Amino acid sequence: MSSEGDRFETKVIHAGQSPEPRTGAVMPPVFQTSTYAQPWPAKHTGYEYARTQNPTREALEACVAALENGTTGVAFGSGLAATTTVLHAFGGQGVKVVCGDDVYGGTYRLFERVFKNTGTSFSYADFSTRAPADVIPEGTNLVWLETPTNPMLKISDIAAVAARCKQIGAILAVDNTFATPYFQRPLDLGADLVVHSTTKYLNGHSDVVGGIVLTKDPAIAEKLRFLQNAIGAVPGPWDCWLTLRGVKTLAIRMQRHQENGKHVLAWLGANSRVKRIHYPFLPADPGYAIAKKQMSGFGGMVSFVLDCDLPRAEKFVASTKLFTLAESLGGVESLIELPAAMTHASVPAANRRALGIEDGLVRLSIGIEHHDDLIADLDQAMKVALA
Ligand code: P1T
Repeated sequence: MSSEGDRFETKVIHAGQSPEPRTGAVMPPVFQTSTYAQPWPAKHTGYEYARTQNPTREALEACVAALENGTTGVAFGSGLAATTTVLHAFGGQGVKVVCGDDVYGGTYRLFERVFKNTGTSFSYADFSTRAPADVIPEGTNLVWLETPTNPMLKISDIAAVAARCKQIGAILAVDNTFATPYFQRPLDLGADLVVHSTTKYLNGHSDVVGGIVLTKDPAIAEKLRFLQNAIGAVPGPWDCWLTLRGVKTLAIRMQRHQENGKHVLAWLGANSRVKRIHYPFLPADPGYAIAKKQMSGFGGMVSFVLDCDLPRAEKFVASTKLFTLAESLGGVESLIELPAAMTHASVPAANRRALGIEDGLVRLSIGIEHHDDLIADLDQAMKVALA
């Protein structure tokens, strides 16, 4: 049983934060400063320069670390800055990385077009259908796992992948952006570190780009903390404050995303123009059993394939009025996009087809508006585009 103050709904509001000592301000102040006065050369209060330390950033890092059951959070200026720093920590000449075959297009681009040039080698595998020992060979140094994946929402067994990584001495990094710690906590399942694009559900209001890495391994924490300062891809204090405020409503937002997701799914399921639906919490979904085992629920991400050609699919996503046609996800407002043309355009067309990212694949990030309004919007767009 959780002890007092230790339950998720309480931690999102209080973890890492206490009233500010001088004034008692209930909310952590935005320490909008680049540097700190020192009473004597090289004697300081613990804060010497804001790339290295910032109290607002520390509050966010401590809060999200607590949510993921980690001990350390290390925040960055974007999700990709977080991934970059992890790759600097564990990549390099001769290092072998095995990555899930369906990941955010920008992660794939970072690996293939940036880190490959440093001598790190990357291979890609479907962790959702194959046994970890078959896809993670001896000699692998780092495994990069997204589950659920973006955009196919495939599910992989984190505990099984973690066990294989332990067996061969590989580090396991899990991108937990889609699930959030409200529904899934990879560190509890054996992952060494968790990565988030806080741009998405954690901030939840589509007004900040940010990233964070969480771990409970002191050696990994020390490495990342050193690189956070040495590379310097840090978030500003105002963005940290906004994210910290966004996190406070994570639990209730995720409940509502899930609730709205159920309504939209029921409508999609009854629609003859919808060829296929990807949503791991449907009993017919191939990821259902593992999703049920390792996740306590699922939010508002749904992908589906329309029974139409590309121009009609384009017209459909351009015809919604409440669902905004835009990249990104996880905000309170609903978004719609075509991965093949937008978020995953950086994945080569042949790879996209092999992964099932068809031209007619539509991705929804279902917000927290009234579900009847959302369904009415999808319905009118379908009438306009597919009549
Ligand atoms: O955009 P940024 O904060 O740098 O985060 C990159 C990132 C990392 N991991 C996952 C699972 C992501 O989905 C993203 C960003 N994704 C989008 C912008 C998108 O629309 O899918």
